[in-house]
Amino acid sequence: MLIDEITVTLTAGHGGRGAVAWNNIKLHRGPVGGDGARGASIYFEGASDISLLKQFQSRPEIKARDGEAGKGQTRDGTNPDHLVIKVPTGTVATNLETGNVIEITKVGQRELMVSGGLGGWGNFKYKSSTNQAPRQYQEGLPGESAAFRLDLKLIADVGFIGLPNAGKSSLLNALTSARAKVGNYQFTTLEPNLGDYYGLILADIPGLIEGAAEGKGLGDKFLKHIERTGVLMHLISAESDDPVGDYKTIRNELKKYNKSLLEKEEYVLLTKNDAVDAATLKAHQQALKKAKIKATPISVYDDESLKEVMQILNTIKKEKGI
Ligand SMILES: Nc1nc2c(ncn2[C@@H]2O[C@H](COP(=O)(O)OP(=O)(O)O)[C@@H](O)[C@H]2O)c(=O)[nH]1
Ligand SMILES: [Mg+2]
Repeated sequence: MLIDEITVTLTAGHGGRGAVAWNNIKLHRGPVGGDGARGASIYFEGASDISLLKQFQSRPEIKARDGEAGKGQTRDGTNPDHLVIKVPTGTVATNLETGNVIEITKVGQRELMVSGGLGGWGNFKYKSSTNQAPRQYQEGLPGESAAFRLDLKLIADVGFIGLPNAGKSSLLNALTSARAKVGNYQFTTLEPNLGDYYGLILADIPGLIEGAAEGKGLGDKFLKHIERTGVLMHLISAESDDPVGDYKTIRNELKKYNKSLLEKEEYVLLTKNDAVDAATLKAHQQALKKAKIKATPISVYDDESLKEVMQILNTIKKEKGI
């Protein structure tokens, strides 16, 4: 199951202790204790794999490396590499103590989550005209530590919505290299599937069913994923007895969950048009037209109709400057 909500405690590395050391070369006796290194910080970095939050299930507490202690001959401790943890784009991290919110929206975007502690001074730094043989040094400082709640809000450019079996997964697979499961039964899609269409991210949102907004079925868990999606592609099956009714059912779910979803740009596709006879198709189209729903008939088995979908996607791409 896709993990889209989890808590993790991040602790940055402790700063290294400063060294107390003495030069053993005759005539040059003096303090030569180097500084301790800073502890490693922890960063989040955006990545496109939406399953990445799973890693925190087995590692609910993550600690970065401590800074090395200072050494003799005024050599400072070596700074450990910072810890960079990949999280899916769409991750919203809330610091549970401060309430501070950090959003990871782009692949490669790096955000500092907790800072490593500073290293301590070695005794070399304490040398002065009045104190030629200081014994002072500093301990390093502790690294920051905080618990974060991570929520995954998928940020797809285009979200495929529609009743179960409308052909959403099939269309995603036909347009991208995604391998979404296809099946002639409800709820094949338990997880939102993402596909990359030349830089445009398409999401196949699991079947919404009537009542999803009240928690019936699986739809409600995924409705939040379409909140941030820019454009909706609404699929209605030509195999349905009542395509207009199907359309309204889904629109109603969207409205119940969040009215603003209705204002999103929407393209309607009448899918599986190869599966019905010409008269049925025509009747469906007339009914849709009467209801003022502009629907493009398509079939994943017909390249020409797929080209029409691609044209729509290319337009969206252009609008988004992708
Ligand atoms: N004849 C035909 N069948 C299709 C087409 N698209 C999908 N299907 C079938 O319809 C069923 C449901 O498709 P699926 O993509 O899983 O729908 P989803 O539940 O909306 O994701 C599967 O058996 C598909 O093979 C199409 O264009 N033509
Ligand atoms: Mg599906």
